[in-house]
Amino acid sequence: MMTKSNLEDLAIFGGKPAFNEPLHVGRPNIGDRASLLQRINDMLDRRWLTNNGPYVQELEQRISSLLGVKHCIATCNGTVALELAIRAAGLCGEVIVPSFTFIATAHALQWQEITPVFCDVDPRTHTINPWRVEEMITPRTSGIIGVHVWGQPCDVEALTEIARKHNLKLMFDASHAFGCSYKGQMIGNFGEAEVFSFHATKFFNTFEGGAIVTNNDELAAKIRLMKNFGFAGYDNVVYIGTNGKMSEVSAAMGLTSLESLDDFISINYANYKQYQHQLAGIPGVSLFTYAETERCNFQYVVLEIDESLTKISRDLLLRVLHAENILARRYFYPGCHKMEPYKSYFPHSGLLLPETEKLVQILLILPTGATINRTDINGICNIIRLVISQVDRIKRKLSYD
Ligand code: T4K
Repeated sequence: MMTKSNLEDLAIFGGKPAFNEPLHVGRPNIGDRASLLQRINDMLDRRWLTNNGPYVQELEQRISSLLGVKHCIATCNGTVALELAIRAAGLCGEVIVPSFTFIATAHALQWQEITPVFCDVDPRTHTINPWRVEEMITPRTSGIIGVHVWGQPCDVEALTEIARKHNLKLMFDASHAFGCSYKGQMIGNFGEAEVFSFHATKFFNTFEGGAIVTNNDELAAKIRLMKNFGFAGYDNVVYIGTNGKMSEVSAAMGLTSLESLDDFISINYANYKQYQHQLAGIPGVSLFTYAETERCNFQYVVLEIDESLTKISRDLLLRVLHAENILARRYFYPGCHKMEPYKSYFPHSGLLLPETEKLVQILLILPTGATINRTDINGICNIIRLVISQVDRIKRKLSYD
């Protein structure tokens, strides 16, 4: 890593990138390799590769007990888990969701011809704003899906109350929130069901994978059937279903990752604190803060760039960072409502989403996880500080080039 103190050294002006290798957001966490390989070997010896094998069953049990939830149904990914939970809970018509989320939350509805009705978020938490939810309810509304963005829990209490009052089903896309808690209780215990993604980029991963967790026996039984084509024993299909099964190799990765969960959290936490320390005092740059009284996985390092103070847009800063091999991301730009098919279906929905539209312009997600160290973080923050302290010169120089 090269420390830079002059503008001329910046890679956008032809200098060498600060990092030889790209620093990615979403680098996978990998637990103990020897344990993983041992598990894979055992799996090969057993010749049981998928279809509710022993690893999948063990993983489901371990997750249930970790979260204190009655049922865990492992799936092939988070998107299919969402589709299954939505279908099994009987959602139909319209469902209220934030637009500020990964596109899969909306697609899981639209795929089943249920209309996602986009609701604005609370700019302090980046999660769905319960006050706005109530305004979006129509006679066609069947449910609400909150998203615990960055692992930051939604206002579960307020949403539960709204759902109860209007007789709506409440669910959570908890893709980011494995290992997080809300008011001392693990995420996974709220609403009809909560859905996790165990994608490679997530804090806890099974390569590809996901899970639905619920305390509702009937719903769990239905989802179990649906994720296996509706089979209730040999040659007996009792329900329409799909192939949502998790494979054994994925579950082996999951079991191995579970053993290192505390290490993953400590690394992310140390990185988060280091960013907090290094970014302090840079005008217009604020780090999204997590409530340290709750359990949290600290998987996302999220910056808010206030251009009125930094004098540089988030996008120009992103360009500078990318040139330095710091591959920051703009999650969830431009918002689901600005992507197809929603953009064509609801061309004016942005009018009701002022906070979302602001947020997607100002957020920058920085690399974290086990593959970056203190020195890397200091280097990233050093570049941000340099750029913001000399922004006028940068702009002048760029306009000449
Ligand atoms: N709901 C929410 C709120 C979600 O965030 C997601 C997934 C879902 C639902 C759906 O769950 P899944 O069906 O995916 O289980 C990535 C992930 O693909 C996606 O799973 C995730 N959200 C989303 C937030 O991030 P992209 O389009 O950013 O992926 P990509 O290929 O650009 O990779 C992201 C970064 O990770 C890059 O910097 C490269 C790095 N990476 C990625 C992979 C796969 C690695 O370093 N190694 C890897 O193996 O969507």
